[in-house]
Amino acid sequence: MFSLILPTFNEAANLPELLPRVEQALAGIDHEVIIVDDDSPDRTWEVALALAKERDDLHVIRRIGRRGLSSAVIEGFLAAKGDVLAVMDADGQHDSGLLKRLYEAVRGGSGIAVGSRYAKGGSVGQWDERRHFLSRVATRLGQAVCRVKVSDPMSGFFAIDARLFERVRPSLNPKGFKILLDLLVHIPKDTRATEHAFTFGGRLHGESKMSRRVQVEFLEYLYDVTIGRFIPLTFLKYCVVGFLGVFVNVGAYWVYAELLRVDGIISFAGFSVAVIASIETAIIFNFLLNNVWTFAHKRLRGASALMGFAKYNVACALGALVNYAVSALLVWRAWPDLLAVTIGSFTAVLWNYVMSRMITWKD
Ligand SMILES: Nc1nc2c(ncn2[C@@H]2O[C@H](COP(=O)(O)OP(=O)(O)OP(=O)(O)O)[C@@H](O)[C@H]2O)c(=O)[nH]1
Ligand SMILES: [Mg+2]
Repeated sequence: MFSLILPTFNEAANLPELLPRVEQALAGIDHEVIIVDDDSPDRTWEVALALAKERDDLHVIRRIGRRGLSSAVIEGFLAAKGDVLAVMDADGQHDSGLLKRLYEAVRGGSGIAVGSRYAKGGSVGQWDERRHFLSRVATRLGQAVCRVKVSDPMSGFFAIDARLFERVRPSLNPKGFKILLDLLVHIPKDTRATEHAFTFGGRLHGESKMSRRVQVEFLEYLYDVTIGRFIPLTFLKYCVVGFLGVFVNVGAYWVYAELLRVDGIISFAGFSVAVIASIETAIIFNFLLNNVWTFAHKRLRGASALMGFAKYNVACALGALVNYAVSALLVWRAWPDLLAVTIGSFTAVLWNYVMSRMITWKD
């Protein structure tokens, strides 16, 4: 059986046109079509369900509270009954006339059969110079990390042997758009891949979801499958935030100390207040940046952000104490206050790292 996944987000206007084409293309093949919709605001799922009532081979998965092309495709594959699985965009850009050939290629022994815009005879169609350039760069970068080389690893149009998918499924990274690339990164080196040229058409209706965010996710993905195997991206980001936090700590101290100086001199009590306030400023800065950047995929909002902030303060408390103690000790010994605060802040970063290694990420 052939299982075709159509991932959709705001494609309500396209489905009624697309499905008859798919139906025609798959005539004579035992098949099912699974639409995986992420609760589209334009109610694509409603259109899909209405169409599914008229035919037995059409199924709809409506995902609530989740977004992402790759994860939608993986979810569709997991629900599929076929021994050949395929995916195609639901906006009419992929040539449904190629479906049969992709199916036959996998039936004929290919592990994966790719609809390629860059194979001989294929084309990306009507793209402007910028999109052309970005696509070529992404293709080259993608090819560099693939175990199995194809001309168009960023294609969203391919078929795969269901047993092969099942084998690599546990290693897949469902973030972003690049499901084919992710498969090519994880399938065994000796997998047979065939390419089938086609011309990328224009969208029937609606808008592209290929946003800046999707492009950033692609770069993050490349990091994940290369350096990220050794240094997780979140850890790297956490370190960058910690490092920036030192500057915020010292900068905030400088501002508070200026405000608390009397006749150019700051008392020890004033110094203590400025250091403690600057440490808290850095903690707030680090929390906000970690929340919107490092852990963007788990971002806390509303009441849970307040709760998270309270917990973060507890986690930072010991480091903050070390920070204050070192700064105060150095000032007590007549070191320049700005230097003392800088050293205190770096010591706290080191302390947090050592504590994390000993307690949180113990070997
Ligand atoms: N379920 C689901 N489908 C998505 C999501 N993002 C995109 N899609 C679908 O994936 C397919 C490809 O998305 P497009 O926006 O057409 O991306 P593209 O074809 O690379 O870019 P364009 O050439 O600009 O159209 C379409 O069928 C979209 O509806 C998502 O977050 N969830
Ligand atoms: Mg498209």
